[in-house]
Amino acid sequence: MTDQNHGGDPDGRQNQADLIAAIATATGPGAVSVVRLSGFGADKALAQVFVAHLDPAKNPRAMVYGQLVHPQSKELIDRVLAVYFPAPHSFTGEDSAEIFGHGGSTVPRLILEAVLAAGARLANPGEFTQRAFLNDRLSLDQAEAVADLVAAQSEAEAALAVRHLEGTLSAKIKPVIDQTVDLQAELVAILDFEEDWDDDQRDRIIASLGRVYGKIFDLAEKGKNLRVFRDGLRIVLTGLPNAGKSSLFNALLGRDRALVSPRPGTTRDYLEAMVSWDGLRVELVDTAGLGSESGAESGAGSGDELEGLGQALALRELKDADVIVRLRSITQPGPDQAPQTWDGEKILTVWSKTDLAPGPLPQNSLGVSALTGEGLDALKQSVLKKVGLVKGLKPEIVPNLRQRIALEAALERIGQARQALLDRLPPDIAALEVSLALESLNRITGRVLTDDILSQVFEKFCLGK
Ligand SMILES: Nc1nc2c(ncn2[C@@H]2O[C@H](COP(=O)(O)OP(=O)(O)OP(=O)(O)O)[C@@H](O)[C@H]2O)c(=O)[nH]1
Ligand SMILES: [Mg+2]
Repeated sequence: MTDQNHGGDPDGRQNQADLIAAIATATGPGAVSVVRLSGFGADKALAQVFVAHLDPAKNPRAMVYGQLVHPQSKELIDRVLAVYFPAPHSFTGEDSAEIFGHGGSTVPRLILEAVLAAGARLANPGEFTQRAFLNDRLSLDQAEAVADLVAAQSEAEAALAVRHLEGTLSAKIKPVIDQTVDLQAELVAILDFEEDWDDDQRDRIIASLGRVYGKIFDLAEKGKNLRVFRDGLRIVLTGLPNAGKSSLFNALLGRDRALVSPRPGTTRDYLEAMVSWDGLRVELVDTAGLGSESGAESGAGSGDELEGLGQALALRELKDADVIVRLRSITQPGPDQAPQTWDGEKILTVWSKTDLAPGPLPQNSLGVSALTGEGLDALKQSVLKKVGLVKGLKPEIVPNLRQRIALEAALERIGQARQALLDRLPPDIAALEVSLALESLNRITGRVLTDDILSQVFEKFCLGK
């Protein structure tokens, strides 16, 4: 492990890494593509492939129009716009250039090949962002937010990622790190004058540790409770055969995706579909009915091997659900035979086919009609409430799994340090625990860096980012 202070060179030029290049846009049909270069000699490489009246390196941060040619054959490849960003005022903090050419599957590749022929090497996935991090342009949590923003599959995920990119997590964690550093300094000072160590001082440090604990706890809890803003929400529909699961699935999707029939046991495989609820990514899963409609011991259409296989799949799906919507047909209000093998906390029981209800629903119960659409909105709200979400919630910070593990490790250490002082153990135990807590906290922003952290974070990136 290394405790690094990245960059350091205010000019940012002397310690530039080798020249890398990649296509930054998605390949395939498209009007425009971007090829990116960064590192030592970006200006010279650009000069070899770009022919224009103006020199981009002498007109930094301005778009220059010109011809893109192969550096050796001088053959014309495209008409492009090029822009040059001298260090340190670029995304990576290094001398960089971007070439805006035509899109498609061929031109961007030819432009990249020209740039490689001019001395660049192909960048690894995430290498531009990694350099931005190593040059102190971004903290590690911000670099992770770059990957999250690119990978976002819903408005909620994108909104969260862009906030993290603004540095919301670093801003919250830095004061906690500062306080922990102060505590560590105080404990280390005490080690030198242990005989003077009095109760007042001990109580004061115990109180400070309690406050730091509270702040870290809040952040770690956010990672747990607001996880759906990162991972989306998986909702599995279950119930007896014919309960109306596939009909509800279709109604929530707004199109007829699943087969519906009055015959019990219609759905065999499970079906998945993605929808957006208040900008949140929701995966809906329709499954085979569990138990038998008639309440008999074996499944409906008993002896049917396929039905058994379908039910096994359904049971597996229930295990991965964030919320299980258990449908009960209002036309069969008798005892529910569905196996109760899953986590009760996740279950939302809902009456289906309310348009056929002979009278009012039981009090405080939830009902839907896939036929009329009645109750669908209330169902959505109840599901969101089940995972602790209130309408319109836009969290500023949701730590990802890596960050949450580091927070929980720090929490454990701070708790141990506090306990050691409460137990009147020698202060060197608390000092050690606090320094380990600090190490965990510094992993979040990347102040403490190991090779495994680097690869864990950057291997998720796409090429050219
Ligand atoms: N009136 C009315 N009928 C419904 C409603 N929802 C479902 N049905 C009917 O109930 C029958 C079963 O519906 P499905 O959606 O196939 O039920 P399922 O739970 O998916 O059934 P399996 O896949 O066999 O387990 C069909 O005849 C539907 O038309 C509803 O809201 N109102
Ligand atoms: Mg079905």
